[in-house]
Amino acid sequence: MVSWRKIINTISLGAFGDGCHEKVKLTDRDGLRKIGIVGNPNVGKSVIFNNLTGAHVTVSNYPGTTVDVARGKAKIEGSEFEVVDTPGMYSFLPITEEERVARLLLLTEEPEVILHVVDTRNLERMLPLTLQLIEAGLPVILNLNMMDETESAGVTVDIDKLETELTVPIVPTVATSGRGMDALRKRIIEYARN
Ligand SMILES: Nc1nc2c(ncn2[C@@H]2O[C@H](COP(=O)(O)OP(=O)(O)OP(=O)(O)O)[C@@H](O)[C@H]2O)c(=O)[nH]1
Ligand SMILES: [Mg+2]
Repeated sequence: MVSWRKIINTISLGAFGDGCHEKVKLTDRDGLRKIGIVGNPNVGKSVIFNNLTGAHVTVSNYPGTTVDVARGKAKIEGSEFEVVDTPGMYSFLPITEEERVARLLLLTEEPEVILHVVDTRNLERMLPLTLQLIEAGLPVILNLNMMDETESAGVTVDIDKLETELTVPIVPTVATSGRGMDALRKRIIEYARN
C-alpha cells in the first residue's frame, strides 16, 4: 500500500503553487476512508459521483477559493466511504484554480482510491493524466466512462492489455445508464482492501 505521508512529503512544495500553508489535512471528520474522483472536465465525474453516493451530498467552497467541492457517502459491501468529486483537471501540474484544488485534495486528503474518470472516446488525450497520477504513486483506478458513445464511434479498447501496461485496475462504464457501476464498486472495494 502506498504511503501517503511519504508522497506528500516527497512531492516538492514548489509544485503546490503558493506555499506550504495549504498542506493542511482538511477532513478526517468521521474518520471515513475516502474515494477521490478526478479527471478532465465534462467526462462524467459528477454522474459517477451521484451513482456512488446517496442523498446526503454536501457542496462547499474549497477553503480560500471559489471552487465547489461535492462530498457524499458511499456504502460498498458494508464499508462506508466518503466520496469527493474534485474539480476538472487536465494535468496534475496545476495551472487553473480548479486544477490546484484538485491536486491539493488528492495530496492532503489521502484518498484510499483515486478514481480517474475518462471520456473513452478521447482516451489517448486523457492517458497522460493517468500516467501522472500513477507516477505520483497515487492509488489509481482508471474508469473508462462514456463507453456507449465510444462504441457508437466504433472505437474499441483492449482493456486487458491496457491493464497490463498501466498496472492499475480498469473499469468500463456508462455512468448515465448505470452500466458497469456494480463492477466499479467491486473493484473499488477490492482495491481498498489491499
Ligand atoms: N452518453 C453518455 N453521457 C454521459 C456519460 N457519463 C456522463 N455523461 C454526460 O456527460 C455530461 C458531463 O457529465 P458530468 O458528470 O457533469 O461531467 P463532469 O466530469 O462532472 O464535468 P465537470 O464537473 O464540468 O468537470 C453530462 O451531460 C452527462 O449526462 C456516459 O457514460 N455516456
Ligand atoms: Mg462535475
